[in-house]
Amino acid sequence: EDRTLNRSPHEIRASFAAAMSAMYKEEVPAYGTLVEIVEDVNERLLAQGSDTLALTPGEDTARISAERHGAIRLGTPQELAMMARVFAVMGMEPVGYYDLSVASVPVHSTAFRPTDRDALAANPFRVFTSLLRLELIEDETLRAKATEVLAARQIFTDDAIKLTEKAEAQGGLDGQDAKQFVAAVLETFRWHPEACVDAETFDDLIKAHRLIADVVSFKGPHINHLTPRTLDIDAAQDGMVAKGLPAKAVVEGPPRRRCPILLRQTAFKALNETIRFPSAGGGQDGQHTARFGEIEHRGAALTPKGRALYDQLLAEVRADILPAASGENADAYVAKLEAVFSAFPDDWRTLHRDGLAYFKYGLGAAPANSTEIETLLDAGALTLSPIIYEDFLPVSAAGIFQSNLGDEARSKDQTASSRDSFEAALGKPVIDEFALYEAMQKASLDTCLRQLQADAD
Ligand code: OOG
Ligand code: NI
Repeated sequence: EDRTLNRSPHEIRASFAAAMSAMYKEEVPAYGTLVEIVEDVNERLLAQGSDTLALTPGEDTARISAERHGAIRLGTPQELAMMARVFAVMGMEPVGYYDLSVASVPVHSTAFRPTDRDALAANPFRVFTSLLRLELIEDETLRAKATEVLAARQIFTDDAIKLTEKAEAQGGLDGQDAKQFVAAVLETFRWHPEACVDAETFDDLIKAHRLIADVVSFKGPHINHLTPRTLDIDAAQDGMVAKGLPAKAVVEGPPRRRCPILLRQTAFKALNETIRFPSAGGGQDGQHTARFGEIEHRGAALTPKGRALYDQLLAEVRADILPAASGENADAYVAKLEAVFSAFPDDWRTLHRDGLAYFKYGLGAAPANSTEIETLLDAGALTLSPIIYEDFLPVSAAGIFQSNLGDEARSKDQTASSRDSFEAALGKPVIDEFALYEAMQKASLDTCLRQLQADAD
């Protein structure tokens, strides 16, 4: 039988993202409400045709309604290694290293995502993937217990493993295998209300850290949120409040600006869910908060120089005021954020000239009169549009984690995590996100300059 490997990794990723979204709407109905709010806001803005949205015509708007990221938390290096192979079948590679120990969250993370422009345009689905740092459990007996529980579980179905191996061996999957692969992999992300530890162990794990309990106590790394992309996060946040969703008090990331940069995020808090413990008597009930919904508003990717300025300004804000989980100082926090970030240029030409953000170039209507980029831009021979940031922010991620863990998760100091040990577990190095944006910018400039040159000849 001659069956061709006719499913591209991008098609498999798109089916997987759609299947995940459908599953999560069923598991967490409030997420469905969130998607509706975001779609309303996006439709309204796109209809207005605002040119302040930092979008490239034909590219970034087309994918808005399908755009999502999700997050999972893994327990062992072996789980991370296998997950990397599964994601690779869908064209998702680990980009960036996020050290969350700085925020007292006992994990380190990467984002699995498509890396080039065409792949991102085809389907931008990303999964923020964390690996638990078991060494941060102080109590030795509890650490041994957690290690033993994790070692005993298998988070991948036999089919998921078999089809991943098959995809690797033959360089892809045909339509029927791809369909089976998506269904099999989805099982790993499904929620299971049956805990695989007893109530007493669960309580001990919760006391050590709520996140540790979430990772260790269940059969698999349930998807803990999915995040649609909105074009106006403040409007979407108001929409959440209006619909009675328990919204997080402040939006993480930079303040509202004319020229959006990086990533702004907010969430509704995790739902309280009933879980069942295994016991001789047929199981008792417990409570767990794990799964929530999030929205994001993406702006321009920053260069290392721009990112350093962002980090410096944010640190200045946070040295003065930290947003309280209760929301009581939210207004003061936002006022401070806006005041401090007035030092960050807020028009595209300045962001470009100062080398703070990455851009795609296009050809304007005017003829070329120079080889100087700034002169060509002034003359209208070249045009600019920002390259959208596709990654995450460690301080914001910590804020998202913490909004679902409660304030008690903040206090303890933790030793710095290690990128080397993370990459060893992953089985490959993480890709440098700056290099990806730099390459996109350079490719678009080269194309334009070649075209201008050809026109001049
Ligand atoms: C991941 C939180 C980080 C984001 O958007 O920054 C994240 C988690 O809670 O597991 O998803
Ligand atoms: Ni997220």
